[in-house]
Amino acid sequence: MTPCTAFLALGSNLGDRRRHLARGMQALESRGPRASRCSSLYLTEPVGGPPQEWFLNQVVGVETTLTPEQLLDVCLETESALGRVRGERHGPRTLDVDLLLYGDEVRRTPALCLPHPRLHERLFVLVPLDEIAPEARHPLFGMTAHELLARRTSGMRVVAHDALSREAS
Ligand code: PH2
Ligand code: MG
Ligand code: MG
Repeated sequence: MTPCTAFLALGSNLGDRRRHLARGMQALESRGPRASRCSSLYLTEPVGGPPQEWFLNQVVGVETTLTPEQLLDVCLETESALGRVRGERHGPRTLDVDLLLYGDEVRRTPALCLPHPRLHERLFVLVPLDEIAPEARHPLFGMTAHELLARRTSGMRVVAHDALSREAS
């Protein structure tokens, strides 16, 4: 099977967030997918859920020969490997790995929704996705990541984390 490009969203807001993202990437790659594009890290205001810490979010493009269903399993295994315990919906987590896009595949099953059903409304996903793949196209709306981002007029705050760390030093 020829490799397909998929995009994953990583998020952490519990414990050492930067370390969880880095170790999550290692855990993902040890299971087969190869990261070809990695966005910067963004510090983002929590959307939904209880009052909680801000997230570190990142989007990664991977090349993979896994099927979408197998890739989803790898995402879930990676979350468990990083100590994620599932509690309250949208609650704090050591690592969340969401499958955003898998080529132009569309799935609507109880186990897997592709493209991710909230991809187009989440600034914490669209900003990093636009950074690494402005041309990535939403297969249902026919719009690119860049066009989806430009359509957004408001949303929660998303700050380039690397820029903040540079300012602090
Ligand atoms: N993930 C959620 C819900 N809310 N908010 C931010 N800022 N970042 C996230 O990754 C996030 C969220 C559900 O997975
Ligand atoms: Mg999520
Ligand atoms: Mg998730």
